[in-house]
Parts: sequence; C-alpha cells; structure tokens
Amino acid sequence: MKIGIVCYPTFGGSGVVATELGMALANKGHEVHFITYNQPVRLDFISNKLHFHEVILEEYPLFQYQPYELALSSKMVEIVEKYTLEVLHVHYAIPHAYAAYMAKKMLFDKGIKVKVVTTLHGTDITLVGSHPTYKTAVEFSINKSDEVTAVSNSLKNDTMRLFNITKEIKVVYNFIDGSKYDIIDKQECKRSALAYETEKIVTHISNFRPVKRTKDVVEIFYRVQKQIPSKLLMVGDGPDRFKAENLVKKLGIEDKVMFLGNSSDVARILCLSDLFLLPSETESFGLAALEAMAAGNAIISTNAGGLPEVNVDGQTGYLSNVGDIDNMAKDAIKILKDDALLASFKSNAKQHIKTFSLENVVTQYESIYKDC
Ligand code: GMT
Repeated sequence: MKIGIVCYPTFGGSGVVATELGMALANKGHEVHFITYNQPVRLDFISNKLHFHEVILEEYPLFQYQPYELALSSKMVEIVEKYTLEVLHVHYAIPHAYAAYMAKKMLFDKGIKVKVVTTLHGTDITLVGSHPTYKTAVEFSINKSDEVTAVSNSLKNDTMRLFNITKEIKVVYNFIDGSKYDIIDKQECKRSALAYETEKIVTHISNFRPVKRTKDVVEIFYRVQKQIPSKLLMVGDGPDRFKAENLVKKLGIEDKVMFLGNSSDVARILCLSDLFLLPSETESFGLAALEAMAAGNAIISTNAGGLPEVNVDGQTGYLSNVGDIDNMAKDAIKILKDDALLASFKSNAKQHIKTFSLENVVTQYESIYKDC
C-alpha cells in the first residue's frame, strides 16, 4: 500500500512510534511518505520505499503564530495527489487529525479519496486535547477519522470519558523492535565507562516535561544511593531539566548523576542500565519503559494511566501511586540489593516485551488500513 504518515519529528514517544512504524512498513514493501516539519529524529535511512516531505511555513508579518495546520493540510493534499496515497495515518490528534480532515475534504473536491487513520497517543487526550481551548476541534476530528486507534486500554477509556466519541476506538499497543536491543554486544556496552563494577546504574528517559515528575526521579535516586552504590543517568531534555539539575546540586549528589541530553540511540544507553525510573503523573503507555525492558531493565514506575498494562507489578518491576517517592525508593532498593531478584526481573522484562512485538503490531495496522 501507499501510506502517508504524519507525526511530530521530535524525541517524544508518538514521533518515535510513528517513525519505527513507517520504517517497518517500508521493510514489508509498502511505500511510506512522512509528512512533517522536520525529518523524524529516528528516521535512519531514506530508500525508494521511504520518503520525507517537509512542511514549510511561510513567514508573514501579520502572523503572530504560523498557521501550521494550513501548511500541513495543503502538503497532505499535494503528496496524496502526487503519489496516489491510499491512507493518511496521523499520530497525535492535535493538530494532525484536524489537518487530515481538511486535506480529505479538499481531495474529495478533486474527486480523490483517501482514508484517514488517527492514532491517539496520550497527552493529545488527557492533558491538551480535553482542554476547552481545543476540545471541540479535537472531538470533531477524531469522530471524522475513518479509523481511530489508542495505544492502550487506559487511553481508550480516557478518550471515551473525556469526549463524546461516536467512532469505535481500537487498541493497538505501541511496539518494540527487540532486535535493536539484542545487537549491542557487550563490547559496545561499556558499563565501566560510567560506573564501577560494584555500582548499579539507574536510568530515566523523557522529555523532562512536568508530567514526567523528573524531580521525583532525583528524590527516589537520592534515597537509593544512600544504600546502594549507584549512578543515575538522566536522558532527554525539556522544561524541567534545570529544576532536576538544581535538585541534584541541592542534595549534593552531582558526582553520581549524569545528564546526557537527547539521544537518538537509547538502546546503547539502556544496555548499561539495571533499573529504569518512570514516576509519571500520567502516562498513556510509557514507551520509554518498554524500551528499557527490551534492554533488560527492571522498571519502577507509577500506576498512572496505561503503565500497569506495560509494567507488570512483581514481574517486570513494581508500581506505586503517583508521588509516593518513599515506596518507589523502597522497591528500587529491594531490587538492586538482591542480584537474584534483579536478574529475574531483567529476564522477565525481556520475555514480556514479546507481547508488544513489532511484527504483531504492524500486522494490526496493516489490517486497519485495508479495512477502512
Ligand atoms: O511522553 C511524552 O510526553 C511524549 C508523548 C507524545 O506525545 O509523544 O508520549 C505519549 O505517547 C507515547 C507514545 O504512544 C506514550 O508512550 C506516552 O505514554 C505518551 N505520554 C503521555 O501520555 C504522557
């Protein structure tokens, strides 16, 4: 099939999922066209089956804010028409589902039909989309999609609760290409570069937005390092990074915490790690936790949103209520001080990711494209 994929090209989970899906579809022989304002950060090659089309904005003094949706919908029309695309798969409802609806109507006027599949990712529903500023348009554009998917049952339920949805919402989990985490042999995975043999390595990866509660990550680690010789890797960047760095200084643990910034190769970092911390306020799925599991990490997370569908309490790690720093620290210490328990959680994690295999999920999306 000929498929257009619209997403945010950034380090956020929705862009990562969209990019990995597009590359997997191209590997299966589909023709895939990415339509966004920058080349997606994880798009690691362009082939005759993978294309990238940049949405360019035209500056004009009258515009205080650039009308991205207009530029995006016009680009969608151009690319659908030029390459006779059959499906537009948009990731993250805002503003992609809205722009796709406009593109579909413009194409219809030209006598061209295209199907729109909208995948809901989380903050487009729970944080931003349900805000009165956007709710009417988000609800409209979801209901006007030909197919709607959500990345967890939790997110599907949140969507039905927060909006008047007239469409069936199908749950298609996020996925992981486990092979990308197997190829890193121990030569490339140099723990000694970051920690002493006796030390454990704890990791957090996110976009450092308030919803991630990155100060809780630091507070949890502060308690852990008092009992367990350990290092903390903080991967990613965003508005709360400065607060997290200040808290590290205030707690006097600068020598044990490394802020590594954004990385497009998290597999190489996660292979070093023993335990992954994700104390989010809300999390529709928690792709970062799945990636950590693929690299053999035990997971300490909150029980927010879809996290219980990913992190199995007592099997792949432990879950706590949002903000319960002491309980998360207690559970982290329990795992890190018991090598046998840590090894069993690592092994369970590598098994559990098979539930979210690339093959299964890509097949589900292919069926949705064909059925709509
Ligand atoms: O995690 C983020 O804040 C980025 C956000 C996004 O919009 O890309 O991630 C959302 O989508 C990911 C991929 O489906 C999910 O794994 C994340 O749980 C979800 N984030 C939230 O719900 C807060």
